[in-house]
Parts: sequence; C-alpha cells; structure tokens
Amino acid sequence: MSRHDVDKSRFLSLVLRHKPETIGVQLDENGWVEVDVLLAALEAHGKTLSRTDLDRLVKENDKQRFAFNSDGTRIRANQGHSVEVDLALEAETPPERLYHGTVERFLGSIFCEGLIKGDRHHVHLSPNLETAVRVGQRRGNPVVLEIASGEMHRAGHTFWLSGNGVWLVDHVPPQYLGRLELP
Ligand code: HQG
Repeated sequence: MSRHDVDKSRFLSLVLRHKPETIGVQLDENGWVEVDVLLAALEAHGKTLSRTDLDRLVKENDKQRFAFNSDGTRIRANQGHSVEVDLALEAETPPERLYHGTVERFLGSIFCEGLIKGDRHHVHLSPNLETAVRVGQRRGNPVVLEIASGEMHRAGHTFWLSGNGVWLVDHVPPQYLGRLELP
C-alpha cells in the first residue's frame, strides 16, 4: 500500500471509528454510512476520494479495517470504534487460547486488574502469536500474554468475533492471563 493510501486509510478510520463529525457525517446505529454520502462529505472537506480509490482502500487494507454491506452502498469500520455503535456481532465460541500484545510497563496493572477496554468498546485479542507481537510492537518491545479463552468462555464470559478476525471481550480477569516467553 502506498504512503498516500496509508494516510487516506488513517483518515477513514478517524471518520468511521472516532470522529464522523470531522466531515459532518453521521454513522447509523450499526456504524454504517452511505458510500455516496461519505464521498460527498470527503469532497466537501478537501479530502476527495473516488469510488475506485475507496474500493482499493477497503480491499488492500492490511487489517481489513473496513467493510461494505452486501450491495456495496454502505460502508463501516469492522471494529475499533470509540463512538457508540452496535456492530450486532454474533457471540461465538473462541479457540482454547488467544493472545494479547502489550508492553512491559503495563504488566503490573494488567496482572492486578486484568485486561480492560479503556477507550475502546472491547478488549481486543489476537488469534495468533504473530499478530499479538505486531500489536505490542506499536508501543515498544512487545510482550505477549496468553489468554485461557476456552476456560474463560466455559466460565460464562461472552466472546465476539469481528468482521476482520479480531476477538472481542468485555474484560479478561487476571486469572486467565499468562505471560508467554517469546523466542
Ligand atoms: C493496555 C490496533 C494497563 C493494553 C491493534 C494496550 C489492535 C492495560 C492498551 C487494536 C490494561 C490499550 C487494539 C490494564 C489493557 N492496565 N494497561 N489493566 N489493560 N491495557 O490500542 O489491544 O490499528 O486500546 O495492553 O493492532 O493495543 O486500531 O488496544 O496496550 O488490533 O485497527 O492498554 O488496535 O488495531 O491500547 O490494540 P489499545 P490494543 P487498529
């Protein structure tokens, strides 16, 4: 993906997850916005994007952050919102183990109160180690925590799977967390 596309993709994340008001659009209760409305608003705010550009950004996004509805008339972010939306995700049974990438300086607090969602709607968990390492690396030297997700699920915690393969939960209590030694 080109540098320009990364910038455009970041701006799209800002609009579709956090601040739709920056370009004066509104997300519906499930996070969708009409593509035509979005493109017109982008243009009106000096951020012109063609439909072809948008299709490419959605298709090539490294983490599949965005999705069109079935007939391609609406678009939303797959997850990661800070604005109130109901993604209407189905609860699902997670694999036995999931992973969370973080950094050393948060561990004291994490092992005390568990993983908390902070500004996001959910705690984000990765299906594999490699992804968790990448998530942790955004903040420094990565530390990966292994989550006993099977056990947690059997104990009654709800898990959702986002449209782009990120597992979501409300909270991970510390007893389900273990630090994984990275090679
Ligand atoms: C930490 C990106 C102290 C947590 C990524 C993390 C992911 C605690 C930070 C997605 C804590 C929150 C999500 C506690 C959790 N005490 N620190 N009790 N509980 N933390 O960005 O999981 O590019 O909100 O370890 O790739 O890092 O947005 O969550 O370090 O998929 O698509 O608090 O965001 O994807 O940070 O990242 P974040 P995250 P996108």
